[in-house]
Amino acid sequence: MENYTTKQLFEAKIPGEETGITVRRTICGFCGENCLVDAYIKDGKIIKVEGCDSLPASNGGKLCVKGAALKQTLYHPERLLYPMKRTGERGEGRFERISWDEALDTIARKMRETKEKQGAKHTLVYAGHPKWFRHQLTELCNAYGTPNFGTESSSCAYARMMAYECVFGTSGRNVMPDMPNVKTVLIWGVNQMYSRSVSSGSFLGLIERGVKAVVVDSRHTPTTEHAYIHLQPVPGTDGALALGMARVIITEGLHNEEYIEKHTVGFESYKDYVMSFTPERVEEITGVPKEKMIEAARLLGKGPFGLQMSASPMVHHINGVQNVRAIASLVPLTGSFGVPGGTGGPGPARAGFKNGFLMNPLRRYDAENDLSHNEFPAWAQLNFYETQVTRIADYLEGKGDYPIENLIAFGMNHHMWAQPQHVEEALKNIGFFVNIDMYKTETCDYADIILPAATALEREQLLMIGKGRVIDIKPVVEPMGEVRSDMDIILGLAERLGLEIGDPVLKTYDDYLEMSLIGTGLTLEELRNAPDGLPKKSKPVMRTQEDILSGIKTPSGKLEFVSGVLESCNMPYHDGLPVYRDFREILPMDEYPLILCTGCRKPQLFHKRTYRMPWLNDLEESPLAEIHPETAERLGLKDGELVRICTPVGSLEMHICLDTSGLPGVVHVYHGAKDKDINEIIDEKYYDPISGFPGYKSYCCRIEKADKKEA
Ligand SMILES: Nc1nc2c(c(=O)[nH]1)N[C@H]1C(S)=C(S)[C@@H](COP(=O)(O)OP(=O)(O)OC[C@H]3O[C@@H](n4cnc5c(=O)[nH]c(N)nc54)[C@H](O)[C@@H]3O)O[C@H]1N2
Ligand SMILES: Nc1nc2c(c(=O)[nH]1)N[C@H]1C(S)=C(S)[C@@H](COP(=O)(O)OP(=O)(O)OC[C@H]3O[C@@H](n4cnc5c(=O)[nH]c(N)nc54)[C@H](O)[C@@H]3O)O[C@H]1N2
Ligand code: SF4
Ligand SMILES: [Mo]
Repeated sequence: MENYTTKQLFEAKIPGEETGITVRRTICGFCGENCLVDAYIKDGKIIKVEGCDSLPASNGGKLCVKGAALKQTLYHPERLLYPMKRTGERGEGRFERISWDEALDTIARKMRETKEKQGAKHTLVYAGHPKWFRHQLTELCNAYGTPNFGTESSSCAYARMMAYECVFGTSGRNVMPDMPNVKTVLIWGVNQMYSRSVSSGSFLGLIERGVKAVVVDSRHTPTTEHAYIHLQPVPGTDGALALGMARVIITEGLHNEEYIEKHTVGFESYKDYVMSFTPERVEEITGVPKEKMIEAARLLGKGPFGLQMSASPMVHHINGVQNVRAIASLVPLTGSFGVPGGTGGPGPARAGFKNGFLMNPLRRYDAENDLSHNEFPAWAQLNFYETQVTRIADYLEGKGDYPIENLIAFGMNHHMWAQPQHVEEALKNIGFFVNIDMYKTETCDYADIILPAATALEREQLLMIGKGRVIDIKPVVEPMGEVRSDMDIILGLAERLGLEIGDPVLKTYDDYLEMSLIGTGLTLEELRNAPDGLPKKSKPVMRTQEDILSGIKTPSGKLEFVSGVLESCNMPYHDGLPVYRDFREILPMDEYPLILCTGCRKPQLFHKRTYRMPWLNDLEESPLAEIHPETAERLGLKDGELVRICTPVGSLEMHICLDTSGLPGVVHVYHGAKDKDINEIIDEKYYDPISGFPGYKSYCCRIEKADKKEA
């Protein structure tokens, strides 16, 4: 380095004694990918980040654009740094600083008073997208005695899991393509290259290996570019497409009779049902040319194949659970479940930390008395660990079975729901509301007390990578202001409420870390002294084909074409067969003839979290109404023109963006914009009666020129 001056070395951000720059390993906490990051630190502050490639983590040294903006997320001026209490009206956003003791004492007192006067169930506990502390938050709810614990999963992942539980008796982390052995994959509604951009390497690896990918996506995306066959159905019609494929497979004798006989129930009535889904009818419903559908069905009919399905777009429809069941039924039909090269194949069970998210889901105390139990009986059976809170606005307004007095929220963003303006009204009148976030968000503005949460960069964490290497990641910077980790907040509340949580009982953050390691054979102390982590000592649980297929946990003990769980609900729409219902038949399509599909992921955006980060938000205007040029021409609209998107419950102005990735007749709008939140004009009552998931990806709208007066 002798040829360079210190100034030059510093400008190039070269670590070393001369520059005083050190590199510390951390995790990007933006999304569930948990990418390893090298943070370059100078005088206790992060000056830049890079992907970390010194360990074999899934990101392989790469960061997506959001990870690259980590510095801005940490040092953002809207970071919440101290506990605060409200001084203005609800929604105004005026607060004053208070101490942690005052904050936690007040919250504990309110919770205790409510429990004594009305009963613990009148406290609703909520967690937004962050998931790492949910198990311990459930433990707190159980110890306190409220069954009302709901999360962002009321519109993410759990409905797909319900459908998988109905068919396979499991929704676990193992229901994935058997990557090492798979020859054909069916990727249904996942845009790997955007939503899991850094780990899309494993998808590209499959393609390079010659694996044939059938990708079903209603848009052209960088993922569909790699498809062997890309089917492009009208959003929300996927159930009909899957039933049509099943018909081809059965009529051409490609189904696996021996497997069906041995491992499934309900085949005869399923077979009868799918017969009405002729190629012609399916083409009419879905818009997919019948020849292409038949070609894909024939490929899958060769079986086995690996199914990969997204957490959200397939279930953001009012017929979502049944559509996913129709898709998942193709797996047993072709003998693909639990076999090598199939879905949920034999091999080591995926490893994780004890009591991490969904590792050992807890039954909630008094679950049959939670607010959603009667409306969503299938949810109550299958997602026993949480309350469905799609109707949160109603619940907060006392329109549930009983009123809610306190709302204790960790990372709540009320714009994730349809018609968030209704949630705002409800928040204005609730007895007591706490929100815990890294930023002073719009939701915080309605709270009585707001608490500052630590980012992933400011707390110690354990990470498991590769085949089970465990790494202790230390905080890379001092916590800013008085921020605390959510876990410390949960523990602080438990202490003040005189409650014990965890088994073994957790009192400190270290107890939580130690507990997480149970089952790995490692101690916290040894990990803290092993900068590159250590392989876990326990052997992975191996599952054979026999284990999997003899231990199916559906009511019948077999893979189910006819769902025992849904039949047992005795409710409208809870058909045992994966019945297809077309959303267009119940929407006022005459008046609102375009399909509104919202929230398809963009690489740079993450729900409502990113709009405040200029490095991310300034990359593209948002929201935009993305429409096909044919639709624009038909409506006499030009690229960039300001228009009004009208739905049965409201209207919003935004610019048009001509885009050939989607189908004519479909309008795509991203959710989570600062203003003009598209959820404001999606009907909150438009949800799947089985799961409660909103129809975010298949609602209806019409486009008017912005200068035209509204009728
Ligand atoms: N960059 C980024 N990554 C994210 C997120 C984010 O906000 N930003 N969010 C994370 C979260 S919470 C989630 S749930 C996942 C979601 O991850 P993905 O499922 O990959 O997300 P989407 O992009 O919404 O949908 C995937 C594809 O489904 C297609 N699609 C939409 N509706 C339909 C339909 O009805 N039928 C068919 N066949 N295809 C359809 C879309 O065209 C899109 O290309 O992403 C996670 N990753
Ligand atoms: N129209 C439409 N609406 C949608 C969707 C769609 O596709 N279309 N997608 C749905 C889906 S799949 C999802 S997952 C939801 C998004 O679910 P949301 O919960 O809205 O997700 P975020 O906005 O990412 O995060 C919520 C808040 O948590 C805070 N936060 C992040 N990490 C932490 C932490 O560690 N601790 C604490 N205390 N707070 C934290 C963030 O700052 C943010 O304010 O939106 C849903 N809404
Ligand atoms: S994929 Fe991007 S946002 Fe997600 S953890 Fe990795 S760098 Fe962060
Ligand atoms: Mo999600």
